[in-house]
Order: sequence, then C-alpha cells, then structure tokens
Amino acid sequence: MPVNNSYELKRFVDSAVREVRVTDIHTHLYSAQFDDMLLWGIDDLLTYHYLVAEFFRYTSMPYEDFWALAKQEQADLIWQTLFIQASPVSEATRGVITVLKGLGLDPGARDLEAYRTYFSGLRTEDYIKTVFEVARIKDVVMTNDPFDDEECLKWQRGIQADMGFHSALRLDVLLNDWQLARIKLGKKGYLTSEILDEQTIAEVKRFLLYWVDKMNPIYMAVSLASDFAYPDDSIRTYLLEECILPVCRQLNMPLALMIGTKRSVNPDLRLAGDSLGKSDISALENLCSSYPNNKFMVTMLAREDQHELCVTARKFKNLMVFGSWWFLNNPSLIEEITRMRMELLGLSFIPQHSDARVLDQLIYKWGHSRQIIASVLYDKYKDLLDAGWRFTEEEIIRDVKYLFGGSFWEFTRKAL
Ligand code: HDL
Ligand code: ZN
Repeated sequence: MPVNNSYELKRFVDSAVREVRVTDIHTHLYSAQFDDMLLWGIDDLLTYHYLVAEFFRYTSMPYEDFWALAKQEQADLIWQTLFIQASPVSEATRGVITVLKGLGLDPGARDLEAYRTYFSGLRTEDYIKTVFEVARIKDVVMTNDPFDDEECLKWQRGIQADMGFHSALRLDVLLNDWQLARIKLGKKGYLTSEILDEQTIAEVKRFLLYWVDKMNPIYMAVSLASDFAYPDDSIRTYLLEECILPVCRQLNMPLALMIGTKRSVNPDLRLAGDSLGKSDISALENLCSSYPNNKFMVTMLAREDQHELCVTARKFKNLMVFGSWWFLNNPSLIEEITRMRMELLGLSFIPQHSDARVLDQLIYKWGHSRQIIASVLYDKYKDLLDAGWRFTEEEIIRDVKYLFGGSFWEFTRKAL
C-alpha cells in the first residue's frame, strides 16, 4: 500500500513503531525460574537506584539510616520526597507514572497502598506475560554473571530460562578484576597464574566454554571504565587477545563493549554511586581493525563520545552501535543520538535497549523510547517524501522491524 502524504506517513510510522514487538538486547531482568533475582512491583520500582540517587538530592538523611530501612520504608520515603513533595518530572520518576498508567492503574489517585494491593495478588509468571504484552516485548536478553555465586548456583541446578529470555555472558570480573577472578576461578577448579601463561589461557578458555554451554549466550559482554585503553600491557588486553576474542570468533559470537563507566564515585550510594567519563575511541578503532573477524556491539556512556562512535561505525563493518545507555536514556539525549546515528548510519544500528532492572520498567523505557524513535524516523521519511521519494507501508514495517530487533539478530548471526 503506498503512503501518499505526510499525514498518512505520520499515522503509519507512529502505529508501526507502537505495534512492533521488540527484542530488548540488554537488560538486568531474569526469567521467573531465577526467583527473587527478578525485581518487579511498586516497591522495586520506587527503590530503583536511579531514584535513590535523586532522593538523596532532596534529603539530609544519612546514607546509613536509609540503607537500614526495609525496602517498603525506603519506597515510602522516595514516594513522599520525589512524587508528593515535588513533581515527578525526572525521566526515572516519570517512568513510574507511565508504568502505573500502562497497567491500568490511576496515577492521579497517588494511592501507594492501592498500587501495592494491585501487585500483591500477582504471580510472577503471569505478571511477566502482562508486562511483555503491555510493553510489546518479543524477547529480552538478560545479564548473566558466572562470577555471581547466587546466579551460578541456579545455573548449576540446571535452570533453563523461559522462552523470551536469552542470556548474555557478562565478564566484568574476569576483565576488570583479575585478582578476584583468579580467586573465584580457583574455587571453581580452574588453575591460573598471575601472568597469562599457556595453562592460564587454556583454563580461562575452558571456563568460557563451560558457561557458553551452560547459558547458551547470544553474546559476551563487559562494561569498561572511561580510561579503557587497547592495546596496553594490562592483563585485560592479554585476556581479550588470548582468550575472549578467539572464543568469540570460534563461536561467531559478538562481544559487547559498554565503555565509559566510572564505578563507585560515591560508594555511599552503593549501586547508584557509579558515574561516567569521556573515553578514548582509539581503543575501539584498534580492536575493530586488529580483529576484523570479531563482531563488536558497542555502547558508550558519555554524550560527548557519541559522534566519534558513529563515525567509527562507518569505518568498521564489524562494529554495531547500540542503545542510549544509562545516563543517556533520557528523551532529549535519545532524540539527539538517534538522529545523529540515522544521519550517519542509515538503519544499520540498534537504537535502544532498556537496561531494565525492574520488570515493570519495560513499560516506560520502551513506551518513552518508541515515541522518540518514531518522531526521528518520521522526520527522515518526511524529508524523503518532500523530495519526491515514495514509500509503501510494507517498507516502513520492514525498516521498523529492522530497528527494533532485526539489526541485532542479523549482526549476531552474520559471518564476517
Ligand atoms: O553495567 C551495566 O550494565 C549498567 O547498565 C549498570 O548496570 C547500571 O547500574 C544500570 O543499571 N544502568 O541502567
Ligand atoms: Zn546494564
């Protein structure tokens, strides 16, 4: 069906983006088999670390007093401070309102106890289906840490994640804390040395292949500090070169690099205490050019790094850019970054992931992002329509499916 004018174009783009079922390529969610590792419900929503950081900007309460409270008491405080005593205009507070509305509750009632009553009667498996339906999610990729004792136990008991939940093998401990990694590897029966000798290389590879077999990950992932350099004479460089990149190549598996963190700048905030820094893109250039047969999925945390990242993606076909990550996951920055990427990369990028830590957040993180991505896409189509290009509805659906999962699955499967 042809699209004849800008009114039809706007209407169709908005509906295609609103309706498309998404693959959410990076989350901190877990399927129901992981029990209480999956966070959901109003009290987990209100104690999300983004809201904890915002809460402390309004209060003189000592950190330790807050941390001593039960989760519901923390949630009560955050609700009062960020929603009742001030309007919830930040992206993270607005998100809670969007979730309540998406679930058919009345945000205007401001009735926290009524919201709690709604959640109290729900079964996890049923609620997962509800949220996937409301947020129109096809499937999500978890973050699975083989160095997390609680998670390891579940995998070793033979857990099989539900349909709709894929795994990603997270390697932050291995690549960012070799001393701790060696201790944990030793306890699991992997003999390593301080230096990366032949035996250590073999043992790390054995460890990686064990967890690939156990988790069946779509990709391996690591977050990297803003001062990440490659190559250098760090153990990280040798682990990448001798262990991770060869195994990823052998499996045709992407390595996701999430670059730009500055962990624990305020330890009193615990998970909310991380910040960001500008990074040196040459590390990524060196990796992509030195390893043309490895696939790199990359997101960067600093707004200032986004343009260089886009241009670097134009230089390397083995680089797939993804998401407006963490402190960039705000409407003003999602729009700026998505517009930049579409102008430089066409459709060959992955515009968004939710990074959801609480199941219900899928409703707002995707609801808000869809609106912004649709508006950028419409603008780009409108430029073409005004220049005499003609579209069909089928082509628009094709493009939208590609942006909301297709580019990811194609990249994970393609051989370089
Ligand atoms: O390292 C990561 O995967 C980050 O997404 C952190 O988990 C961060 O705390 C976060 O939740 N960002 O949204
Ligand atoms: Zn994350």
